[in-house]
Amino acid sequence: MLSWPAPLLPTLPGTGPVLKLHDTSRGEVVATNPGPTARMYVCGITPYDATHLGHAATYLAFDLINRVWRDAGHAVHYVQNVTDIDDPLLERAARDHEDWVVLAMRETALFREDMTALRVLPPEDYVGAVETIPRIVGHIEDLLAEGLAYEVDDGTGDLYHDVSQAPGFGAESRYDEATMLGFFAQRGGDPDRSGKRQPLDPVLWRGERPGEPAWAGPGGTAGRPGWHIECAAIALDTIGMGFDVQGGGSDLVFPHHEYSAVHAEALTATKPFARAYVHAGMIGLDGEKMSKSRGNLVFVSKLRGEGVDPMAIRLALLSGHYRSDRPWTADLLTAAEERLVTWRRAVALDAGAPAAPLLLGLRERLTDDLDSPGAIALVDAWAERTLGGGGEIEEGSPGMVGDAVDALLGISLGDGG
Ligand code: 5CA
Ligand code: ZN
Repeated sequence: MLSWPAPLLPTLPGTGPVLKLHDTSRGEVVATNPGPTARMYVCGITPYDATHLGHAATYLAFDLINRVWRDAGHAVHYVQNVTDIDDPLLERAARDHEDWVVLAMRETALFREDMTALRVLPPEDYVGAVETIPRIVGHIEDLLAEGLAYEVDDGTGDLYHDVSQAPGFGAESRYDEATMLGFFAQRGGDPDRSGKRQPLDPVLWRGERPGEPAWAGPGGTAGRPGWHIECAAIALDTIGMGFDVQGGGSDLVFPHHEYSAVHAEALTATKPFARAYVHAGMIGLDGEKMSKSRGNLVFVSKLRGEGVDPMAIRLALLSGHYRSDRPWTADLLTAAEERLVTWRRAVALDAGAPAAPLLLGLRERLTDDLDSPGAIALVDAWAERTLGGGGEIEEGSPGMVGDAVDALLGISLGDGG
């Protein structure tokens, strides 16, 4: 699939330190330790509605990881999927009497525009589920051949992964069975489906149902892929096992990331799928998680249409820590707009407070589990010193600060956005 255009990434003097991130599977902040090329897979959208501020916040968090790794001297192989076939997409298309392919294409195009406007570095591989079906089918056939997957004996053609044979099951989320069953039922799972070996077995292939699109599947059985095998297959095809960060919002901790890991580990008979599982908190609105199914959404494209500077949206979302569940409010945007005005006034000067200590501070804050609020506070303090006059003044420092804020926080301070 087509990705989106890359924003310019200024080069900064020196290199930043090692990035530390919170890993869900270890329950603590750990040092990432990538090779020359860091590898990251972030779960992409299901394109049945426009990008809302929750999605945007999650992709901005992983964009910071991308930027901080590059600043530390790594190349980054970034992969993102598009779940361009799944139940919610088909349900929305049916509700609106629309072709599901056209709906997915339109929302994916809008997502690319939103990401471009927010200056998110594009993935090297942007991969759809539909285009991956032949390889997903091959992987499911491998699991069947190993006796790790089975067909439910009711003529539907539905295939499941037998998690009783997956020793690593539970290692990603570290949830007990009752918690898993709760989330499984809430988030698209089917614990009560009869004919399964275990209630927590996840679907790999859903046999064709009347009125639903279908592709040739394992052993020729028509149908469509399950959700978790999609991400396992795309990651295996692009960055392989043992990659550095598997990411998404915290609503993907279970079941999605648990099962993607278990599928891939079963397929390759190796561990781990990812070396760290990183999860962004949920953005809420009016006391509830912002979600397409609840419909309490603020769209990036709607704000852009109202003339809001995308850099203000970016700054507003980064003013909270990526791991905290936090509400979106109009005040957050107003504060970000005011902050941008101040920062832009300061970087437009010829001289200002010294840049090197700020660069050091930004690197220190961001490598500490992406402390963007801390990083923003440092830029505030620099701008205040610069605009207030007095203290040590350095010729050319505003230009370097503009580059640092652009490269590390992704916020361009040039001519009003
Ligand atoms: N296609 C799957 C992942 S393979 C999916 O979850 N799609 S999604 O469109 O529902 O969500 C896209 C990304 O946004 C996911 O990483 C999800 O965890 C994240 N996300 C969804 N809602 C919110 C929210 N309110 N706040 C923060 N992140 C969110
Ligand atoms: Zn995914």
